[in-house]
Amino acid sequence: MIANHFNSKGGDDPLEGRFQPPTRSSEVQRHQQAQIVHDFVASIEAADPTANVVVDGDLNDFEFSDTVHILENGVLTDLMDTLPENQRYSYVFEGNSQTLDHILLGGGLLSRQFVFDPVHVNAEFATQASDHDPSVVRISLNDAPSADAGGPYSVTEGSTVTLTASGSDPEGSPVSYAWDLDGNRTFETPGQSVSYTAVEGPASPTVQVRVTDALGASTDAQATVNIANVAPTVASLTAAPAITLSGQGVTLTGTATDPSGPDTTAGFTWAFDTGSGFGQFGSNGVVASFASCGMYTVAAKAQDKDGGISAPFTDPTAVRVFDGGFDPPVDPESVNLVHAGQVVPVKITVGCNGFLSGLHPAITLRSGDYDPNVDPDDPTYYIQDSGSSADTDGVMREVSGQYVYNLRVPTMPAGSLFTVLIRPFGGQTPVLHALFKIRR
Ligand SMILES: [Ca+2]
Ligand SMILES: [Ca+2]
Ligand SMILES: [Ca+2]
Ligand SMILES: [Ca+2]
Repeated sequence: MIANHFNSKGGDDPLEGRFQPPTRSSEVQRHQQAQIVHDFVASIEAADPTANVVVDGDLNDFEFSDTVHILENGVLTDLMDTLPENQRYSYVFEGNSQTLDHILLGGGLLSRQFVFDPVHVNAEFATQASDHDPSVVRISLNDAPSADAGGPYSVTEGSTVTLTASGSDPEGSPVSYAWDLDGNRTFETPGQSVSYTAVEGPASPTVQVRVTDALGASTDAQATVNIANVAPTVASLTAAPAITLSGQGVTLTGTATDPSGPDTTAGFTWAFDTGSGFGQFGSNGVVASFASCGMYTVAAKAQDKDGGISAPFTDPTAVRVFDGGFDPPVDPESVNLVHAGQVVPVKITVGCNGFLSGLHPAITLRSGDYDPNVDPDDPTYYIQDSGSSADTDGVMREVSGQYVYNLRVPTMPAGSLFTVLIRPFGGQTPVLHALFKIRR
């Protein structure tokens, strides 16, 4: 810091005197003083361009004067020039606001943050403690630390990855770290290494770290986290019913998990393989049927909203399909005419290249013409009395490669319709059905 008091303006012609333009004889010495100080500063900055140089004092000349320009000349900057023009004064002489007092910065100081102002305790007042205002400059000599957020990082959705930042302070101050992991510009996660949980991919969000020194100077740095989608995993596949008749519907329902909450919420599309390869992806709960008897293995794949496709999942339980149908005299393809009270022998066979014995098919009645394949699912039906003491009511009896039941036709008005429903394996499906009509 070089403090100065340059030669005064004493001896100059007055600004508004009889000699115009006025002669400023005092300038000669000030210019020499300015040159000496300038050369001294230049020698300092030549030795160390980052040297912190302050030149100040009552230079007895204006910020636009040759005196100040000689002093500045490539090595110093007058802070008065950093103010708006109407604020460049520290002194009032004969009604003219002007600057005689200066602070000039050189070397490494100008690149630092500073606050500068003349403090007008005198120039603007009639009663003055002095004829000059003091000038004040505040300069921060602390440099912010360096910051590096690391990365780019890679992680799969639903997993975590450790983010590690680095930084150091030019003054050797300890530094602290805080992260903004959610992009809301608030650094609420402290720590040099932090855990980042990837919620959903594919995505490439940006995270930021703030490195702060002991004096509060900080630097931010950012990194990219590349989040990859993960395909779902099929957890289960259910075929219902698992035992059925050829041509009857089997509902295929899968469940799947996904490490991404948004993918799980969005749901999955499904493809099923019932023996002839996987079909297109579509909705869950597909109804399939099997044209011929046999054992069928079914498989499913799930796809998430981002196109991730699971590995195939095979139902460990094969679907067992049998042939089955009415035997004469009942004809399921036409209206069977019967008398009220008549006993009708209802016969079915079930098998696959042979007779499947050991079943206890349920036989029930329902009033009206009822097709379980198209009519609403309505479980109100009636177990009908058997016309034979050998039968148990509502259960068909196995006789010589057939299941038989001596059905006593209900007493209904002539012309009434009723439907016989047979469930060979119990449960709700599959159902064999035949339509009957009471003769006139
Ligand atoms: Ca620092
Ligand atoms: Ca945040
Ligand atoms: Ca996803
Ligand atoms: Ca996913």
